[in-house]
Amino acid sequence: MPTSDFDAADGGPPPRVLVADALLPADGPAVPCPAGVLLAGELARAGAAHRSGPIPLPGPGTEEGVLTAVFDGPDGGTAGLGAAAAPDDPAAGEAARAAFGAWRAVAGVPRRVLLAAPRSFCAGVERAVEAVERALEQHGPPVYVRKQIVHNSRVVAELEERGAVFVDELDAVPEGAVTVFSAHGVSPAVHAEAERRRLGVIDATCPLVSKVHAEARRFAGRGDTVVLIGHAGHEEVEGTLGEAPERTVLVENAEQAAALEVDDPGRVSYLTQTTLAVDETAGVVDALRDRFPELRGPDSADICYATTNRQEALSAIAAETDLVLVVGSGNSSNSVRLVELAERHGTPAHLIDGPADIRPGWLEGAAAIGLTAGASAPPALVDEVIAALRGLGPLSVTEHETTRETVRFSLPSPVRRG
Ligand code: 0CH
Ligand code: SF4
Repeated sequence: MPTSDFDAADGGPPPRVLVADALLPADGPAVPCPAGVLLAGELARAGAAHRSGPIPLPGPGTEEGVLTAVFDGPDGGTAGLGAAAAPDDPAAGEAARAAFGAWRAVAGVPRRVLLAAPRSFCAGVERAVEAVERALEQHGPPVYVRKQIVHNSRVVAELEERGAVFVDELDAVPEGAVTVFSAHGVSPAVHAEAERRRLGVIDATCPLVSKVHAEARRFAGRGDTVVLIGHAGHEEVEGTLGEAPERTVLVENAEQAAALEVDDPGRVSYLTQTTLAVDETAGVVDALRDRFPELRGPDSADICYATTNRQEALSAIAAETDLVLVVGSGNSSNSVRLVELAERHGTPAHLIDGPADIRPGWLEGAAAIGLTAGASAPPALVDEVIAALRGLGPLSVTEHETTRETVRFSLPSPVRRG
């Protein structure tokens, strides 16, 4: 292909590799290349500038620098993979050959996807995302959001595109501006600061996180030491700790629980972060109870229904699969817990923000792939992963539903209609 095919349309740095979104034979229909996103991910990791577009399917006497393959695809059809590097760029050529070779090696073989259900957005995330969308509709941009509304890069990027401005702390918000608090909750000190600065607050804290805050106030109010089981530095933990900071201690694991010293061992209560692993947390509570036999806790578990359901759904399929992919971002606690859970079932597991994060080596010998998504990961990302995998060969997708979720929360009052 001529070097001019690689010129950037916008005058920016030229993409040195073209990734096929379709292969075009001289005659006959185009061959779709839905796995192009996988190739693009590999090129991105190699630092190779690239863009996608159609590539002519070379006939006999393959053109220099153009790499194409056509193989059995989904539904009895064909699928393709293709890459072409700028002829004047040997480094791009090398990157294209490596990426193409790695993905070609795992393409064209049949696979099964076992799709865990429930997965993806929970009721608290639906509510929080919709709160920002409604605030944008009602007030117009910018709408400020303290911290990521939920821990997902795609959600944040899409809301940013629509005019949401994510800030770390309220001092970055102009006096009086509309400000959304994230689903993870905030401490009373943050509420006080917002009031002082006369911000128009829309509190998108999940009602199930607010319930834990209320428990913290109740347990501390009756004179107990409150043991919060959770991860240091996590926003939800920061918020809950802030309810009764002088009476609350954070415990991250069973070892810390066993070594905990308190003023009055007869007056200890525990709470948990909502997004922990159910099995691990039970071990921490057991260790606390061994140490403080009169330990009291919440009436019902603080680990929420959505976290629990996603873990149960994954547990039901993990052992039957060769590989588990969890769609979610790296700072999403509940998503990371799903990866660890699959690993405890003995299955290699990886957290991916989307299809571009999948590595070809993971698929070697992986005939059955378990797929799930954390509570903050949009369902569309799961669809994108399946679409990309379909581009690698015949794919059967079976959903395994362990329970059906019907929980819905009403929107925060400032953005509720009617
Ligand atoms: O799992 P974490 O708590 O990190 O949060 P997320 O990924 O934004 O998922 C939604 C839960 C929000 C608060 O429970
Ligand atoms: Fe609420 Fe649970 Fe979703 Fe967190 S994971 S937002 S606590 S429903």
